[in-house]
Amino acid sequence: LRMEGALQRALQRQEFLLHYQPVVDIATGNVSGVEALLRWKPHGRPMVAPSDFIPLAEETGLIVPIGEWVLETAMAQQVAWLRRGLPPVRVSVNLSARQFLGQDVAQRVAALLAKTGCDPRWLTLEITESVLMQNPAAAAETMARLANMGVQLAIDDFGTGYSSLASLKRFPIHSLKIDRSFVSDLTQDADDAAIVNAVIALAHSMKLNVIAEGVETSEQLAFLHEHGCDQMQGYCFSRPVEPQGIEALLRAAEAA
Ligand code: G
Ligand code: G
Ligand code: MN
Ligand code: NA
Repeated sequence: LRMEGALQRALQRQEFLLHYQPVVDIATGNVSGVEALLRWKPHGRPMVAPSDFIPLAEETGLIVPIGEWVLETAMAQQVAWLRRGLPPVRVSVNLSARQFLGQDVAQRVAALLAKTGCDPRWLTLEITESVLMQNPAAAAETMARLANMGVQLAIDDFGTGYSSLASLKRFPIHSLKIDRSFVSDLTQDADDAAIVNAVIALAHSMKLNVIAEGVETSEQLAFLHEHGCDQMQGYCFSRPVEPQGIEALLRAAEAA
């Protein structure tokens, strides 16, 4: 209950911030984008991890205004990097169940794109597989509207839900993100390796881009490279960092 009150006041107290984790093209090693990840730093207290407050925010409905702040901040950051002379950076934003199914998210995204001046072609929205499957008909309609605006859509935590790849055909999806639970034991567990391979092969047969999450070791990276995975995120390349860290990374890449 105290947490709920604190979370309620966090927006007006400006206690939220975004970190960004690079998304790396496996074949070239280039940073092709970043994922925005929410952080909560209550005044005078240590950072609270998203897993410790997003479920509560979701339950109480606070995730809707918080998610709105995340969208606007990430879009504004995309524009700010561009204005600072960097090449365009694709920014991915996570959408919660309530944000995606409980409100007119396409209308909200359109309004925020207009407000920030962000080009929709550089925005990716991530929806988890389980949210997609909660209401496939509504999800398909919302995604069609977002895709028509030029926004890219990614399925997050793929493999943890119950959708078949065949059922994904009805959604205008651009990317699949392989959940890190499959990546972590990739080089030890033959079942996980088989799952990852199957997802890569089938995604490619559907002309989808595949991103592996939670890549921590060079052995995992080598496996993914060998099996044709397109992109990766993980501590192996970089943890989520402040916006300045992303800018430094992009400037270093330009200079190289
Ligand atoms: O950054 P971290 O690994 O701690 O994130 C933990 C979880 O919180 C992940 O599942 C991630 O998708 C989720 N998350 C991070 N930022 C956001 C956000 O802005 N909105 C929503 N809905 N979920 C987020
Ligand atoms: O569910 P989502 O994919 O949005 O979650 C992203 C989360 O994964 C973030 O909380 C981020 O901090 C975390 N993460 C990113 N890279 C790694 C990694 O290499 N290993 C682990 N264990 N977590 C990671
Ligand atoms: Mn994500
Ligand atoms: Na994920």
